[in-house]
Amino acid sequence: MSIPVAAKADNPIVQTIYTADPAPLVHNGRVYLYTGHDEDGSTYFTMRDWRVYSSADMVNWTDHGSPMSLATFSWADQNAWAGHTVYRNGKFYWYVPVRERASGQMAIGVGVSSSPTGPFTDALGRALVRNNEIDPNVFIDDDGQAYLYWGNPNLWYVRLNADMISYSGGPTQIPLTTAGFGTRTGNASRPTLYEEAPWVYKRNGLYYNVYAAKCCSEFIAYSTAPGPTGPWTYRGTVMPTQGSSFTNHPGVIDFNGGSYFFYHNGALPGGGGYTRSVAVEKFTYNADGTIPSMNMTTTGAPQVGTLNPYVRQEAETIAWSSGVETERSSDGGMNVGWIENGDYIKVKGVAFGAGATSFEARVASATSGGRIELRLGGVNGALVGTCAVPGTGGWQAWTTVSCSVNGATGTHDLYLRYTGGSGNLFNVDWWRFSGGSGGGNVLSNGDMESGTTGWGASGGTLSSNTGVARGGTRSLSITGRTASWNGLTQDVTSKLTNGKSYTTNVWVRSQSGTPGAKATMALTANGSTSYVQLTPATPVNTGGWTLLSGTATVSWTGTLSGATFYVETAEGTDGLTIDDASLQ
Ligand code: FUB
Repeated sequence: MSIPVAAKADNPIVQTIYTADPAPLVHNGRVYLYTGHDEDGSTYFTMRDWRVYSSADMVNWTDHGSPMSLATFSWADQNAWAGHTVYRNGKFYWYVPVRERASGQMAIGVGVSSSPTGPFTDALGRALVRNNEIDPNVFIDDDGQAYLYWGNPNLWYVRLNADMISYSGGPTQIPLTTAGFGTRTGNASRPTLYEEAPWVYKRNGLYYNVYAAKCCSEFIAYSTAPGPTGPWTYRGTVMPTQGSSFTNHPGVIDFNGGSYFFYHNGALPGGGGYTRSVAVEKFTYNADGTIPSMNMTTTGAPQVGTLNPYVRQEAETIAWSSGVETERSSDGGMNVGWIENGDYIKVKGVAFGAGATSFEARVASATSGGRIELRLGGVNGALVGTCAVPGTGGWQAWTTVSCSVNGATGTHDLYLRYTGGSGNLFNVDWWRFSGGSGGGNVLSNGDMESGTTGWGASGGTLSSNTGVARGGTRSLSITGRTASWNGLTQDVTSKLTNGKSYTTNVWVRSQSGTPGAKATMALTANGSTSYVQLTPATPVNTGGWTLLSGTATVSWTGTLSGATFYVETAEGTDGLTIDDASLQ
């Protein structure tokens, strides 16, 4: 499918397909969004696979494709419905309701993977639990006890064992009382508002259950309790019935100091009750811990920070798109395809800083290619570059094209507008801007995607990680530091301009403790060395990424013989991991 959509909105999150039943997960400084997938033109919940997207800024979402489908579960034949993914002990567990072939009943299976983006395999080879009810949700309490909740029309829980794929005791029903779940009128068999889609979490010692209420159409309600199994007290509406889908489905997270509510609606062209789309709103809890009632918007959540165009960005990192689709790339990951004349992708809040001078993109075309127009602020906004894409002999026959860029300074929404003849023009795998002496990132391999290339260590050992990344799939670590000045280093001697003011951004996390990390420059000229602190020392921890940011003028007298950029700590020797570093 390709859905041509207006250039006005950032919500719903995904425009390339219809998505439903959001389940967000915060892991290593990124939000992973697990969704269902409504097939085009559905007249029922016709769903065959699940999808994963991720974002570091809540507005630009990277498409990771479909790492789990009905085919993952050999014992299931239909209904890839609303799931939930949790992380425990190095593994990601994706609980999903599917129809069991043998019984014809809905049952809950578990996919497992060591990566948040899969691929996921069937953890059990059979259902974990089966009672013909749906919508699993897992909550792990502070004491380590995990609970699996699910149910429509009832609400069930079972205590999961630490292996997350077996349980102790039997499934237990949570009493659906009107005190706990509100009063429904006009439906004698369902006296309370609870319908389906439980989402249980704990905040400041209070347990929340946010769920789809009443039917049909549904709205989103919530209840709270002093413990994970109740007793529950009905608290009211999180989101009223809105948005041309008769179902809705909640997912709530905290990320980077903000709280976010995910849901679905029928807002895309062709959208409705069986062709839904996942969307998000940012919210603030009231002082007493209650959740404010929210409306669906076409604006969505504000951006957290900016996007760095000087590190490799996946073409399928999208704030808004029109006309394009995505698919698996032979180069790994996904690529954007089915590009036709006039289609475009918007990438929000792109920080060009002092200025980009060139653009490169990895492209392929089985026809005669076309052009990538680089525009700022709108699909018809200022044209800062045009890159010609040739035919390459195949849709997966990749080549890198580049073109010059003029006038891209400061922070703007970037529109990659694709033009050419008729039919499918070309595919795009990734893109990156660079700067000359006037701007751009002077660090090479600033996104750490090329392993340790370009980087060194002033003591300790350097290693490239694939398990932890703030952007892309890799980051860089230093371990075995014996002094606070031992850091990750890069020689930038040939790249600096004397007297120029440089802005530094580098994402850092520690491997233990909360050291104050900082980026520094050592400049050796005429035999003497001076130090410039590029960013203030900022506490970083193991639980997420911290952005070190600062602006400093770099100058020297005489002939520069050595200039080294490095990330170190103010004190201590805790190991550090860095990603997406720029000096521009
Ligand atoms: O997507 C199929 C079903 O619709 C889900 O399991 C329910 O929560 C509702 O959203």
